[in-house]
Amino acid sequence: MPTILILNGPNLNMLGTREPEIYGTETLQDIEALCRDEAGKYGMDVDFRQTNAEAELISWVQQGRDTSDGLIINGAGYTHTSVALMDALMAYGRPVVEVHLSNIYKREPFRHHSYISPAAQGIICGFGAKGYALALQAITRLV
Ligand code: CA2
Repeated sequence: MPTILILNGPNLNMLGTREPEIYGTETLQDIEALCRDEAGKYGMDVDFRQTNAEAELISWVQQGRDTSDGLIINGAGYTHTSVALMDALMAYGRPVVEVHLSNIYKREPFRHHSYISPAAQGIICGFGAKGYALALQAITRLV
């Protein structure tokens, strides 16, 4: 059974507590359950993680080379800042799908650039939690 590594960056553990008009009302636990349900439909397993630490995120991408068949990532704030995360994703060597809850291109200009996009097959943003389900649907055809 293919395993999809789903990585979530800083502050996403706070989902559901603030800014529901931007990020929706679902908690990260709700999104994990949604992902498990959706992946099950395609016969895939998910390894779902969140960290506030850039180094940990990068280590998980590196380790994922041996433990996963594809990667879905919401890099949160590191999306817009981390060359190191981009380098790790470039070296991952398997399909990567970038996901964001909000439409980053409709927001502040500093959110319009992503260091993740050059390493991704595609990007899904602006559809809230449903974007994770769409990302799984997309990656099932790539792994
Ligand atoms: O829209 C997304 O998924 C983002 O990756 C979310 C990041 C933001 O920096 C990106 O530009 C777009 C922020 C995640 C923080 O989420 C919070 C949710 C509730 C309360 C506090 C933070």
